[in-house]
Amino acid sequence: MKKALITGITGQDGAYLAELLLDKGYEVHGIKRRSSLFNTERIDHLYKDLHEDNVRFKLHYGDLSDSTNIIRIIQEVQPDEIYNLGAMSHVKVSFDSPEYTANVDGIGTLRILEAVRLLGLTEKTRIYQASTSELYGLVQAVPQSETTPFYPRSPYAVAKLYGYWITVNYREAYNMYAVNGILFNHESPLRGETFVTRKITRATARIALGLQEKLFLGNLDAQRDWGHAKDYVKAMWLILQQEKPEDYVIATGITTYVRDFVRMSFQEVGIELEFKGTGEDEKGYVTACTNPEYQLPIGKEVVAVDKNYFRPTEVELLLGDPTKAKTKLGWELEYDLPALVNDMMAADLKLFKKDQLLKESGHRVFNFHE
Ligand code: NDP
Ligand code: GDR
Repeated sequence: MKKALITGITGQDGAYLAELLLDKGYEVHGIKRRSSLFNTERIDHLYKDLHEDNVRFKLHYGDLSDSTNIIRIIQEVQPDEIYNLGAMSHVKVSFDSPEYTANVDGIGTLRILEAVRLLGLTEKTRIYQASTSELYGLVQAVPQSETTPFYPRSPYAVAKLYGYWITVNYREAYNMYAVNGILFNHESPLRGETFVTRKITRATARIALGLQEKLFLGNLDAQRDWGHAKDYVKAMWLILQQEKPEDYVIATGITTYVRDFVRMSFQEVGIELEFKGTGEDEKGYVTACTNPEYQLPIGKEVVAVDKNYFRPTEVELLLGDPTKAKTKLGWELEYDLPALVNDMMAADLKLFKKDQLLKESGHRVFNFHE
């Protein structure tokens, strides 16, 4: 039985990847951070009591900022594959916590590689590093491929640049199977609530259900190449199964404005929007409601721009070229953007219908906005 160790197992990708690897018969180990509240909501369905027989899913307390902890866990588990998904992954927040981000996202990668080397596991253990399209940053060329130059635009992206190159360096210096997946944005119903897609689908559901008045966003002109996380974790696994260790771009090859993602989400509940104005003065108004379940007044302003959500330096356009992954890995997409939006909206409507019921029966419901 193959053993995998996943850092960031409590995150969006960690949860889908753990599920995929368990289905493939792996023993899956994950590193989770100690927190004052349970933070395992995304993986609770995979958990089995350790006293049961044949438990193949195990969690270890740990943190990427702690070398001793990383070395001990890798020594204990002796993994065949490590997926380094743990990170402070929010681009805007990285401007608030740049040093912490560098430590975890940059040096954290080094800690994993160096632990494998020090423990004499370079022949046995394959390492996947969660690299990102944020490395491309300021547009040098489109579509962006494995050979496009990097120009990072945030403390997050600069930390990930270190993670990318230290992975390449350990591969070349020590002949390790250490590889980068340069993944473009991928989303799902498990996406963190403060990333733009999930913020939009949650707010759309809440506005349609009468639980929220308006959605405040930042740069509506940004363009992203959005895929479904379920498809992207399959690529991570494929990248570690090749004969030769190589880096791959994983993307859909289609880019969409943030504004159009908003439109598509509202269309899922039969609400048409029109955007008027530009920059910080742009607003989105209801022009039609075709679903009798979700009726809002025509002309109602449901989207506005708040400049606090703008970043000091922005990545305006991401559009990936997945040709290498498609030809060499045989990687295929199951979800296109409309299917992704449909999946996310269905989940958020289900979630907030519960809040609507609570509200109708006199309870107070809370929503933390960010
Ligand atoms: P999430 O933010 O959903 O998950 C991040 C995970 O990292 C969580 O489990 C989090 O734990 C954990 N983590 C954070 N800080 C530390 C730390 N100091 N030590 C150990 N673990 C830590 O991210 P995603 O699942 O979306 O992304 C997975 C990886 O892929 C990340 O590295 C991200 O940067 C990268 N990436 C993501 C893309 C995307 O579009 N989703 C695209 C390209 C790259 P906790 O739950 O306790 O917070
Ligand atoms: P990104 O994702 O920065 O691409 O990083 P995010 O969803 O945060 O932003 C995408 C784009 O939308 C614009 N935007 C807003 N973003 C947020 N979060 N909130 C808003 O209100 C808002 N309004 C407009 C942003 O400016 C940006 O242009 C994600 C993360 O998962 C990274 O970890 C990963 O590496 C990259 O994707 C690929």
